[in-house]
Amino acid sequence: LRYFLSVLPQVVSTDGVRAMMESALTARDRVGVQDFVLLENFTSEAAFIENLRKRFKENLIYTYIGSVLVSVNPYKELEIYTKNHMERYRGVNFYEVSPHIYAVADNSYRSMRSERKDQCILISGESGAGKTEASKKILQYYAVTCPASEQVQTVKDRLLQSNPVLEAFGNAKTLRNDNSSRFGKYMDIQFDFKGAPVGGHIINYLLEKSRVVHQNHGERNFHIFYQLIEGGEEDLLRRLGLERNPQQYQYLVKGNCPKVSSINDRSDWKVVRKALSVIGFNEDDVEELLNIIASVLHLGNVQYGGEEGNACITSDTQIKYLARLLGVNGAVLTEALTHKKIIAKGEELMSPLNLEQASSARDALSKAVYGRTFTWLVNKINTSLTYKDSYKNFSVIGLLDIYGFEVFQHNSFEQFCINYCNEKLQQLFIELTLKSEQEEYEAEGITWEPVQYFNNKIICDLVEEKFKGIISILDEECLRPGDASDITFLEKLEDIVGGHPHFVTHKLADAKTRKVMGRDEFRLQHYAGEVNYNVNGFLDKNNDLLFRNLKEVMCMSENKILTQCFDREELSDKKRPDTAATQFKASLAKLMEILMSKEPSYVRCIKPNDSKQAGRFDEVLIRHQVKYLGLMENLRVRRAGFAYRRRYEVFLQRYKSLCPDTWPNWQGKLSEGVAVLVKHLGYKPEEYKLGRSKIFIRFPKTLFATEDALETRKHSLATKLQAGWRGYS
Ligand code: AD9
Ligand code: MG
Repeated sequence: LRYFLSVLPQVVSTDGVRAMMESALTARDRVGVQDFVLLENFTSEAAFIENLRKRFKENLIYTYIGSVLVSVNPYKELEIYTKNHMERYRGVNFYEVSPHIYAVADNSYRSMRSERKDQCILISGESGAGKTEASKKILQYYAVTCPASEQVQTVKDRLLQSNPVLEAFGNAKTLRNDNSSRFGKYMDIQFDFKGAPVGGHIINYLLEKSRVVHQNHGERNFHIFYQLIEGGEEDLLRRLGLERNPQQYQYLVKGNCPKVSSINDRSDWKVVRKALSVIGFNEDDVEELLNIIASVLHLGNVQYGGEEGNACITSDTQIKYLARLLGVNGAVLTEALTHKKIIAKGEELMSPLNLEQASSARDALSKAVYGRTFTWLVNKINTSLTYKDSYKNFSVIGLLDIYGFEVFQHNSFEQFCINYCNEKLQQLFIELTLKSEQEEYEAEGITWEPVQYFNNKIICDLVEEKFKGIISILDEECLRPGDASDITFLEKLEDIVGGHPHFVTHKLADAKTRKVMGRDEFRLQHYAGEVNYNVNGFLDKNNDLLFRNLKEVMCMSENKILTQCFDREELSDKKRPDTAATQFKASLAKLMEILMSKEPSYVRCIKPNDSKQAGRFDEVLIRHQVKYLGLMENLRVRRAGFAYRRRYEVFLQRYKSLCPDTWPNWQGKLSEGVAVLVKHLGYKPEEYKLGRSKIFIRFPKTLFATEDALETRKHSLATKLQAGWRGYS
């Protein structure tokens, strides 16, 4: 009763049940501030981190900086993702309820519907910070809260079920994250005019294929291999010629990590199998797909012997399986795995490979088969998500979940690409937050003072600039005939970008840095920290070549998926395909265009500790992320002009009870109502400005005072009610 009485004034003053719920939330949320713009000491990093810490300890993992959501990975299941929670955020204004990923999802949804503008939600943060989980929560929110017919329900199911499938094939355990995304993913959710999700489309970015053939110590291959081996039914494994022991497979033993405590491969297998059928895979599709997965394992076990310079396959067991599973001729495959076709004077000759060449040809085949199958899988999911209606006028919310910034002991071409991708995203964040802030002041007719940022464009340019960027230099070495090697690439880098402030090598470094750098490494000073990249393998990985005769064998495959992956036309194509880095650069440029064309919302994920532990708040680690994510600058920009802004109708609705002229309803123009209200509240002219549709409040204390006044009013009304006063006017 006491609780009810305490919230009654609010129940009366706004609309019923929702208000009651909100006030319950508000009480919980009084730990620290739920929007950093309300921090008294907003320039202090210590105060910022203290606020994060306080809230994290209370399991309040979400906090805003204006409209940007900051999220700290709790590393434990929280009871904040129930259906009830979803309902709480549905159609409710951003600032009225406690910060949540659902609020971001709902806000984008409502903007899409009311303003008819496509939206995107950009989720960033380093590896293990919680991006993939956040994107799944958003998708679940739409699946539950958006209207649905029977047909829409099918789309919702497929959208949801695409996740376990893509994660099985595209995620793996790394040292940073037990479920690390090893591909980038941009997913459009398409909504019809009624706001129902009616389709979707996924674009995937550069899968880390090298993981198929090699894993660093403590890491695993892609989940699907272990799921199949651990969970696959007896007769399925028999058909595929697989044993129920990952240690039997060369491609699964490199990391010496067959089991992960947080992962149950057997039950995940069931989830994936079910998901495949929801997406529309029939039994044949599944069989063809698993034949390929098993083939990759068999390929890994193909061992070479023979004399140096003349590799031969020591046992034909694997070849027999491969011939059957891939639907190819065993003898032709054997020849292609041990020879290279060369054309001399118009004649085709088979030249034997040495042991090393043969092993790398085999690995190249495994990577190509897996990589192309992954792309096929994404296409297949896209087909199943295609909006069937001929009237294709839909609005879109895009979700971006890429691989996060990562640094390992040994960093190679893959980390270079992943970290470059993160630089691009940070660049977008900088441009758009600054831009949108500026635009808002402009649109509202208000002058503002710009804030200085560290602009990481300089690093993006270092990587991608035409002719003199790292990718161009790498491509040039890849195309150069003669003595080009990883080391000549490093030397070229030293020549061309050696003087760049964000680049250094062993040779160019000062004595201190030299101690922590290898001679075959270059270091980039990224926005998120420094990373040493080892150049070994850069040329090969960038070339990403598959011998012609191996391609020919695959083109002859009877496996229906592979016939779509390996096209005969490719064989007659004389033009050399773009290198991996150049393709990646182009796909990122396209992604940036897509994102720029939409209204962005941001989720900035923070990883609380390096040991994946619940409740551990590692201040040093967090401070580093707060710094490089530019959160302090973000906050400063938000506060540079005005700390708080609210649309007139929201402001009036919340505070109208504080002024007799605006209570219970203001009949005139909203801006005039707000003007009357703030005059009554005693706002001084320098404390606020009235824009075209919003009130801008310069200092948080002004808003705090108004909030306090509201609180006092509620309190006195409750006291009166308790004392038996029943009238309310
Ligand atoms: V990577 O760049 O793909 O390596 P992500 O995607 O940022 O990384 P992910 O979402 O996979 O990280 O989160 C890592 C792990 O943290 C998850 O597997 C969960 O165990 C844990 N996590 C993350 N977010 C939440 C959450 N909101 N609630 C509970 C979470 N656990
Ligand atoms: Mg991820």
